[in-house]
Amino acid sequence: MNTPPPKRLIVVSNRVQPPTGEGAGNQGGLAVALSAALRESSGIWFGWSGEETENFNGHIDFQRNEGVTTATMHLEAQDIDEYYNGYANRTLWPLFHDRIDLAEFQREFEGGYQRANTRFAETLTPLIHQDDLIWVHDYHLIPLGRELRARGIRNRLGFFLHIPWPPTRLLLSLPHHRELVESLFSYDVVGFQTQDWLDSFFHYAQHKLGADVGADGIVTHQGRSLKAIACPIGIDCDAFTEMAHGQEALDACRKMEESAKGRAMILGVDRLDYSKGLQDRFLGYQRFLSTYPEMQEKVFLLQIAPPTREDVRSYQEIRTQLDALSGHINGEFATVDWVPIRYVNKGYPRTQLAGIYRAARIGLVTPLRDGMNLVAKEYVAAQDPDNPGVLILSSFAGAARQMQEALLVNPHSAEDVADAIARALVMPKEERLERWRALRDGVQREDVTWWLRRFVAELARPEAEGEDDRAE
Ligand code: ADQ
Repeated sequence: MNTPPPKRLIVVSNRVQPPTGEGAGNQGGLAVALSAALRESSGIWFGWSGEETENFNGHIDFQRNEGVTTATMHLEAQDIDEYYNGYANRTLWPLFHDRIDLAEFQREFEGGYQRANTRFAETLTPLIHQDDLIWVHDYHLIPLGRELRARGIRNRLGFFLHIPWPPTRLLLSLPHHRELVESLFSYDVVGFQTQDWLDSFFHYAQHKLGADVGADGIVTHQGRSLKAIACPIGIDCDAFTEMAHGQEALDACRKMEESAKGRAMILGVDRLDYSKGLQDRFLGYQRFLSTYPEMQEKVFLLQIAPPTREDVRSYQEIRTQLDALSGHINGEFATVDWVPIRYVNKGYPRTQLAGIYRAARIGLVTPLRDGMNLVAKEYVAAQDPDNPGVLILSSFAGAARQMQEALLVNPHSAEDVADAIARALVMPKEERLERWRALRDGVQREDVTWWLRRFVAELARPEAEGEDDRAE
């Protein structure tokens, strides 16, 4: 029997990450997996170029790299300011990460968000063919489905949220929250990272919209239905493991070990973002050093945290606070030949990063809120199978649901973090192996391809009902 060719996939995200041609090592698992699916279906990846234009005119720049077609457009400075730096990163990001204290509610941001989403829709609409599957990514583009429907698009539309869905009581503080949530009903499939975020969405739908939530995840509101699913994202585990065993990674690992001089390395790798809990992590480590003084000079914390979103004030502030706190802890504990925290504000090529993960006795992943957290999975994939390190993971990361064999901690509690570090350092090899094998099996089984196939299968599923009332 011949299998029909896959339907053409159109991926839409704020930024586009085409294959770089610089080898698999430099691309994240998500970009690699999406590129593979796009290649297979001769699809398109559409989004903002990251560039500014004086007058938005809907011009599309097409490029083809390694069999993947990307289509990008420029945005105006005002869009970038109000949509990207504004509503996406100063309103939705903090609110969806439980930081209502940092969320800014400004009409201009909301207007800019709508305008940019309209621009995405206007530019994308002419590229869409009748049978294409359209898959929209993340909080920047929630209203895009509604904008596409308003332009007569009747294709299957999917949306995946990479970040948490907030509890209803927090979402209520967002002006026009109802309109934002209702716009999700233009999609056929809406995916969340975990059951927790999915349950939060169901709660809002049921209690604030009065929607009907079926046991099969079908949510019906005012005659429109969507299928909501929990579909946790993974990494390309096999590729990452292979990379961690490659020469470049082994060189990086050896170099790290030499510079550790027999001290156990505790490793944090995060974008410099307040949701990642870096301050609490430093405080937990400080507590560890003071509670277990015999461990001083026997360990060090390497925190790699490249700055992001530097145009947003809260990100500038957290950077200043972390500079001060790491300086303070080093000042308090350092000796002439030992620095307790090595704090590095830059990114590393993935091949090197894999080697650094491998050299770490502990992977310390303690976000206060995180949709998933791929660093936890990468750390596991990179470990030496004969002598793996220990993953300490925040129970508030989406990844904790799948990674129960990690040492799960409350990242707000310095004592909890300190005790977990102490426990990890003396954990018998047998227990380390047992925990790691279970974690690795999960990361390998539910990898990025598994995630992608599950979502696309749901999106491609023919729906008998509702086909005709999709376009507005
Ligand atoms: P992020 O918040 O960016 O992603 P995360 O899932 O940890 O968080 O992914 C970060 C990626 O960047 C990892 O692949 C990591 O290796 C890389 N990275 C981080 N620091 C680096 C450094 N210094 N050098 C090189 N690479 C570095 C959002 C959500 C997450 C969700 C992902 C995917 O916030 O919860 O897991 O999307 O859905």
